[in-house]
Amino acid sequence: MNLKGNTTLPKPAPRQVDPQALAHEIVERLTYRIGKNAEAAKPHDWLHAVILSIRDRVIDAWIASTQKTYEEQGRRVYYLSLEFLIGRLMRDAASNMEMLDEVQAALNSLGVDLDVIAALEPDAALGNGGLGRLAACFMESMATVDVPAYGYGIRYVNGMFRQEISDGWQVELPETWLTHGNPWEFERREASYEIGFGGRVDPAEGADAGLHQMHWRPTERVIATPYDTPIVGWRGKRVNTLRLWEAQPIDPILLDRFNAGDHLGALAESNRAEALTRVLYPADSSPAGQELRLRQEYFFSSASLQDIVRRHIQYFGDISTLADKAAIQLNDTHPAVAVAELMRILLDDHGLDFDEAWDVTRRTFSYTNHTLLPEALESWPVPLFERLLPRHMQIVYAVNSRLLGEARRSGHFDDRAIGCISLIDEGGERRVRMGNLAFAGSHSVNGVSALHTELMKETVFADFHRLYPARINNKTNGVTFRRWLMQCNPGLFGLIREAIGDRFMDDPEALRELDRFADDASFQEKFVAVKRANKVALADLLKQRVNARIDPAALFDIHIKRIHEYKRQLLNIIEAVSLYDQIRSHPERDWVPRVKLFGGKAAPSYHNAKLIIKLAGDVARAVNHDPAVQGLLKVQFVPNYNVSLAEMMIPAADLSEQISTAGMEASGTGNMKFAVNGALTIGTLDGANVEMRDHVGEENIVIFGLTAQEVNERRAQGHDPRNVIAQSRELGQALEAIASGVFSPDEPNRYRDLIQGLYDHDWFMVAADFDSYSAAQRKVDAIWRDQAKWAKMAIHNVARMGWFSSDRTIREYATDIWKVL
Ligand code: T68
Repeated sequence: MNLKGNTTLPKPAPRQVDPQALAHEIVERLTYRIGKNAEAAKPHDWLHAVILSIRDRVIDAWIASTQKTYEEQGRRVYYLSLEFLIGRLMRDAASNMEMLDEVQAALNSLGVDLDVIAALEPDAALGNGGLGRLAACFMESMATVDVPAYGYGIRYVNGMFRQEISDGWQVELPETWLTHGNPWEFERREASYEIGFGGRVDPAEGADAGLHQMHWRPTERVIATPYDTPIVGWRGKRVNTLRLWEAQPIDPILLDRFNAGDHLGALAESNRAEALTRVLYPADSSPAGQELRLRQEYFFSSASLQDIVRRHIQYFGDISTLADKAAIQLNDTHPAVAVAELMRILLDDHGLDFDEAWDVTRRTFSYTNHTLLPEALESWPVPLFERLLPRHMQIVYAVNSRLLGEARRSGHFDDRAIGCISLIDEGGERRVRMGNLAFAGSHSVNGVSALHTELMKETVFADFHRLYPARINNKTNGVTFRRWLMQCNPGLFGLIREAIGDRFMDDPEALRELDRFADDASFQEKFVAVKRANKVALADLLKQRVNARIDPAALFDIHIKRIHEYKRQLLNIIEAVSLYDQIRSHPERDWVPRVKLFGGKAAPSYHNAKLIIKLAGDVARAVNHDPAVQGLLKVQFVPNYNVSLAEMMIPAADLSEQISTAGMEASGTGNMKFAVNGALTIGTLDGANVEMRDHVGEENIVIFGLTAQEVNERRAQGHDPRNVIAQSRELGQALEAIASGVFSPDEPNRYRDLIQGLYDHDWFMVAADFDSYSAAQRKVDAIWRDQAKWAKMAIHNVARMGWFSSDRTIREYATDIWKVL
C-alpha cells in the first residue's frame, strides 16, 4: 500500500472530455470490457460502455478524495442506514462530473440515443420511501459540501418490490436490479468481516481482564463482504464511498456432506447466509418484527463498526480517540444495535473500562428520528434479543442500570417517568426499546422538521428531554437540487440559467433572483411552456404505460408517496368522488379540467392501504368513462411509483398534494421536490410544509385543515365524526356512494368497513378536514382560472425554495453535530 502517493509510481494519463475522445473511449470499453464491436452491440452493451467511461473519470476523483481524506487526518462521517433509495446513477454521475453534454454528443456521433440507453439502467431501489431517499440525497450532498463521509448499508439482491396492478389490486413482484450486473460497484473481499450470532458469554480470561470484559462465543457465523459505489458530488469536487454489505457463508459448500449424498444439507449454511441480505423489508413506518430483520440490523451494524474501528486503529492506533476521528449518524433506529456493538468492541476487544467505553460511544453516535407514530417505534422481545445477541443483552442491562440510576438521583423522575426512559419496556412482554437505546447512546438526537422536533420533545421523548435537555435538536430535511431540478427538469433548469445565470447551481439560495421575474409576462410564458412540455412528456408516458388518455391542458394534480392512512390518499379520493357528483349535478358551471394522478406502494400486509389503491382504480373507472363528466375530471393510479417515475411526474405537476393529518408526517421531502419544480402545494400545516409556507409566503401556498394542536385537542375531547359527516352534504353523499358499492358493483361491500372507520373514529381526521380540503380545492380552481396569477405563484415557489437544498441540511449536521466543517 502506498497511501502517501509515491511519485515514482505511474499514474493514469489525464482524461479528456471532448466528445470525440469520449466516443473513442466508449468504443474502447465496448470492445475490450464487454467484448463486442459497435455493429453487434445491443443497447445494454452501450449503456455499460458509457457507464464505464463515466466511471473511469469518477475513479480518478475518487482516489484523489480518498488521498485527501487520509492526509487531512480529520474526523470522518459514517452514515448508517438500512436504506439507500438511489435510483439511477448514470445521469447523476455524468452531470456532476460536468460531462453530460459531451456524453450526449459522443453518443450522437456513434448513432446511439442517450435517453434510450439511460432508460435501461435499473433503479437501485434499496429503500422504501422518504427515509431511504433522504439517505441518497445526503450522500450526494456530503460529497458536494466536501464532508469526508462513508455511507454504510446492505446490498439487497431484491430491493423494493415491483408493483403491478392486477384487476385493480396491488401485486408485489421481486425486482432484480442486478440481473445485468452492476458496473458502479466494486467488490472488496479484502475488507470482509466475520459476524456472529447466538452462543454464550464467558468471563474474559487473562490476568489483566477488566471487570466488564467478557468473551462472546457465537455459535453461528457469516462473512460480511463490502461492495463500494463511488458517490460524486457536484462538479466532481469530492467522491465519497457508499459501502454496502453482502452476507456470505464461511464455507460455501460443506463438501463432506455433499460427498455423503446430502446435497441440500451441503448448501444449507450457504443459503441461510445469503438469505440475510436477500430482501429489503417492504414496510415503511412500521417495524417488521421478524427475527431476520434483527439479524439484518445487527449484521450491517457490526460489519460497519468493525470496519470503522479497523480503519481508526490503522490510522490512529488508539481506540480511545475514536470519537475525535469518527462521527456515526444512525438513520432512525434500524442501526441502533450499533450502540451496543461499539460498547462490546470497546469493552471486550479493547479492554476499556465501562465509563470510558460509554463516554466514547456517546461522543461518537448521533441519532435521527423519522417518525412519532407509536406503532413505528422499534422494539424487540427480550428473549429473541438475548438468544441472538447474548452479549449485547448484558450490555443493554448494564447501560440501563446506569441510565435509570442517573435519572433517579436527579430527583425529578417518578416511577412512571423512569418506566418511559428505561431501555426495557416492562408493560406486557418485555422488549428492548431501540429508540431509547439510540437516544441514550448518542450525544445528539434530531428531528427532521421544526414541528416534528418540537413534537418529539413533547411526546415520545418527553422524559428523555427532561433528563438531557440539550440533546434534541432540529435538522429540517432537504433534497438535492442536482437530481431534483437540474437533471429531472432540464427545461426549467435551462430557463432559470437564461434568466439569472449559473450562480444557483452552486448556491441554491441564489434562486431567489427569480423572484423579480414572477410578474414578467414573457418569463411567465416561457415558464408555462416548459411546464406544458413536461406535461406532454408525462401524458405520452402514461399513454404508453397504462393507455391513459389525459389532456396536457388540464390541471395536473399529483399525489405520489407511500400509501398510508395518515398520508390521506383516501381524503383525496373522497374529494374526487364529491367533485364528480358536483360536476354531474351542475354541468353548466365553469369547472376546471383536472387530472388526478396517484402513485405509491402499499406495504404487502397493510390491508387498508391496498384497499385504497383498489378504490382509486374503481373510482377512476367510473369517472373516466362517464360522458356526463365531459373529460373535466380524470383519475389515474400510476403503477410502480419509484425514483425514476418521480423524476418524470414531479416536473409535470401543477398541484402537489401534501395532505397528511397534522402532526403525523415527520417532514416530507416530496413536498420540496414539487415546489422547486414549480408546482403549487395544497397541504396541511404538517412536517416541513410549515417551513415551506414560511419561505414561499402564505400567499403562494394553499393551506387547509386542522393544526397538529387542534388534532390533539379533538382527539382528547373525543372527536365526533358522525356529527361532522351529518353537517356536510357533500361528504355524506360521497361516503354513502363509496360505502354502498356505487364504485364496486361487483362487490358492493368492498369499502364498507373502510368507510365505517370514518364514521366510528376517524383517527386520521379525514371527515374532520374534508370541508376545509374541498374549499381549498375550489380555491385552487379559482387561482387556475387566472393563469398569470398561477404562474406568478409557481415562480415564487421555485425562487424561494433554495433553503430546502440538502446541502444546507448537511452543512447543519456537519457544523452542529459532526463538527467537521
Ligand atoms: C419518512 N420515514 C417520514 N420511514 O415519514 C417522512 N420506516 O416524513 C420524512 O420526510 C422521511 O422519513 C425523511 O426524514 C420513512 O420513510 C421508512 O421508510 C421506514 C422504513 C422502515 C421502517 C420504518
